[in-house]
Parts: sequence; C-alpha cells; structure tokens
Amino acid sequence: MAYENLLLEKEGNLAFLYVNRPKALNALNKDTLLEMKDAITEIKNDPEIDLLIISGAGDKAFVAGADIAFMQNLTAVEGREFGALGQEVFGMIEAMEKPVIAAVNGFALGGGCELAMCCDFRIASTKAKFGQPEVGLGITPGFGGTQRLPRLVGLGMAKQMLYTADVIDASEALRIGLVNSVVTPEDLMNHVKDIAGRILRKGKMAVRFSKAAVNEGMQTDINRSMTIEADLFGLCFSTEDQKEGMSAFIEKRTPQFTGK
Ligand code: DAK
Repeated sequence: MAYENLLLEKEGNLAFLYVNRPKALNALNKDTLLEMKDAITEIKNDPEIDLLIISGAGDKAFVAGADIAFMQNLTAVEGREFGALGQEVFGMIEAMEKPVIAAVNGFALGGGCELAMCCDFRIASTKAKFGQPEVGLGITPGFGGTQRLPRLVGLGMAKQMLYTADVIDASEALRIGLVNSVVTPEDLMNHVKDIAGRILRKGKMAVRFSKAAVNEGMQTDINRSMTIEADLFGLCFSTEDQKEGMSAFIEKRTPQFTGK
C-alpha cells in the first residue's frame, strides 16, 4: 500500500518504515499515526517479512515529536483520543512478534523518543538527539514516555529527563543505556542491517518466543515470568528449528534453519 506520510520499503525479509514528513522534521500528526497503524498491520501480516527497521526520512530527524501545530488547539477529549491512538500504535509495534529495531538518525524528541522506545532496541547515529520536551510545552508525555523511559534507563535518570526536558546527545544516550550503539550517519543503516542479518540467521520462532518472554515477563512478577519463560522454552521443542539447531551442534555443522 502507498502512504502519504510514510515510506515502506522491503528488501528480502526486511521491512524499512520511514516516517516521511521531513519539512516538519517527521512530526507525528493523526494522519501519520493512522497510516502507521495500517503499515504495522501490513508488516505484521506479511509472511515474507521477518524484521522491521523504523527510521526517519531525511537527514535531520528520526521524529521530532508529536505534531505541535496539530495538537495546539485540541480539546481535552481530542487530546485524549490522540494520546490513545499513539499508545495503540506504539503498543502494536512493541507487541509485534517480529523484532523491530529503531535506527535513530536525528532528533528523537517527545513522541519520537517514545517511538524509538517501543522498538526492541535502538541504534543511533552520532547526529541523534533524545529527549522528552513535553513539560516545556505544558503537557506530559502521552505516548508511553513516562512508562517506557524509566523501564529503560532507571527511575532517577528518567525523572531528570522528564522534569528538565533536557535534550541529550547520542553518547549520553549510550551511557545511560537508551541506545545500544552509536555509529556515523553513513554507517547507520549498514550497521543496523548487519545486526538484523545476525538475527535473521537464527531460529525464527526462537527469536519470536524470546521477544514474547521478555515483553510478557517484564509485565509481571518473577514467579509468573519464569512460568512464561518455561512455557515458551517448551514450545520451542515443537519446532523444526530446535531439531535442526541441536542436530547441527552435535554434527558440528552450521544449522540450516527454515523458520518452522
Ligand atoms: N511538531 C510540528 N512541527 C515541528 C515539530 C513538531 N514536533 N518539530 C519541528 N517542526 C517543524 C518546525 O515548526 C519547522 O517548520 P517550519 O517553520 O519550517 O514550517 C520545521 O519543522 C523545522 O524545524 P525548526 O526550524 O525548528 O528546526 P531547528 O533545526 O531550528 O530545530 C528542533 C529543530 C527539533 C530542535 C525544533 O524543531 C524543536 O524543538 N521541535 C519541537 C520538538 C518538541 O518539542 N518535540 C516534542 C513535541 S510534544 C499526548 C499526546 C502526545 C504527546 C503528549 C501528550 N496526549 C494526548 C496526552 C506528545 C508530545 C510531543 O511529542
């Protein structure tokens, strides 16, 4: 499907979703979020696609936030609806079975930082900048920032970022664990594709079950989460990839996974 505010590209088993409103630094308005909902559904249901990379079009921004011009005159009810839509779309990304990597190429502020945080992990270019500037606009983060940021970087650092609205650079984001690595802008996509390739060469269902175990386990207590892990571990033994992976090890050869 063609989108007005997004670019969706496919390359083998990889999908690349670019937020594409460079003139507004890829800010998210309602139409863009609605398109993202469709695009995520399309990627989720595409049997050819095993991994999604999300980035921003242009060379300046990943996503500079929710669209302030769009939000400026919202009523309380419309604001709530807009927040709920963003939460729904970001929740779909987080819950998607297929791994999702954020390739953060520039400003990731407000809703942009929140978009990056709902991905499985984040790789940044040296140009990336992160922050939750909402309190400077007289609002709170509304697309999960108050919840995902403390889970990723800890309570103290999250509260400092949320209360001060300070923008941090890529090296500081690396230091606090918000991103996994920082590379030059020229190297960003190749670096992310290299990581994606290493994931795609593993047992597909094992990767998906690992994602489910982490995501579901993090929402519950340790006893329940261990049960979730045990269940998903057990489920692996219903896959052909488990048999192939273990046979290959015993036979001292490289496994030929089929994703089944
Ligand atoms: N929204 C709309 N337009 C934006 C934008 C944004 N977030 N960010 C940038 N733009 C537009 C600018 O208005 C400008 O448009 P023109 O004037 O050219 O028409 C164009 O992009 C280029 O921006 P600048 O000229 O400002 O570029 P600079 O290099 O000088 O500065 C900047 C780049 C990223 C530092 C600056 O643009 C900036 O500070 N942008 C705003 C960043 C920000 O505050 N982001 C957080 C947005 S608030 C909720 C739902 C959602 C949310 C909260 C609650 N509920 C319903 C509960 C989410 C909130 C946010 O994300």
